[in-house]
Parts: sequence; structure tokens; C-alpha cells
Amino acid sequence: MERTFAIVKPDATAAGFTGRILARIEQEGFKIVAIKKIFMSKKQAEGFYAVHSARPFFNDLTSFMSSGPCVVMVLEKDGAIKEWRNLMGATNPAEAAEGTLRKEFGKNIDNNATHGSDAPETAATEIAYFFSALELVG
Ligand code: YYY
Ligand code: MG
Repeated sequence: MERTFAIVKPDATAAGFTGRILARIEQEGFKIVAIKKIFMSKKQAEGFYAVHSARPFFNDLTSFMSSGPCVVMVLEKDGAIKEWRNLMGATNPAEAAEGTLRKEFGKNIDNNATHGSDAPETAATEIAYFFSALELVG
């Protein structure tokens, strides 16, 4: 069974959307195999998003991700990586399809409510960045 890494971002935790997002995750057939609430430092956010370090939005993105608590998770499902990105919707909530989490809970491209891994290699790296093997409860 495939696993992916997911975040409820600081805009969504602050707005009180965590419970509704978790409910959708379970309704859509994902199993939550690990979950915790964290508050990243700027350095930790920079490490997590290192792949985007050359992008113009890197500083704003990592400031935002360290501006408040996140809920980080490992989700399991057949095709979890693709399925979770489908449920999140497009990066820009203005372009996200009806029924997706970013459409329902995202405000704009900077505050888009959720994160999801984009490939098996990034899922493995991102899961290991936040969780030890003992914390993954299948
Ligand atoms: O994987 P995903 O989150 O959908 O988008 P990425 O292209 O990996 O960008 C990561 C993160 O950066 C995105 O969720 C919002 C932010 N961002 C931005 O603020 N402005 C952009 N033009 C592109 C991305
Ligand atoms: Mg991405």
C-alpha cells in the first residue's frame, strides 16, 4: 500500500479547518498512519522546502510555513500520492476544482491549506524528515 506525506498548513490550522480536512481524508479512504501537530522554525521550513530554495517565493513560503502550527501526517491508500494530490486540487486555490480541499479551504497561492508529496522519492524523504519508523502505525 502506497504512503504519502501531507500537511495541514498554518492558514488552515489557524482558521479551524483541521477537523474538516481530517474528516475528508478519512471519508476519501485514506488511512492516517502517523499524525502530529508541530510548529516549524524558519530553518526547519527551509530544510523541508530545500528543493524550492532558488525560487522567488522561497522566503515568503518558508516564513509562512513557520508562522504557526501545522498538522503533519502520513497517509496510506492505493495510489496515495496521486490520490492525495487529486483531493488537494491545484496549487492555486483560484484554479482548484470544485470539491477539492484547496478550493474549499485555501485562500490564495501563498495560503493554500495543504501540502502533498509529488512522487515516491519525495514522499519517502518528506516522511523521514518528520517521522521515525516507530511512529508509523499501519
Ligand atoms: O506541490 P504544491 O504545493 O502544489 O506546489 P509547489 O510548486 O511544490 O510549491 C510549493 C508551495 O509554494 C505551494 O504550495 C505554494 C507556494 N508557491 C507560491 O507561493 N507561489 C508560486 N508561484 C508557487 C508556489
Ligand atoms: Mg510541491
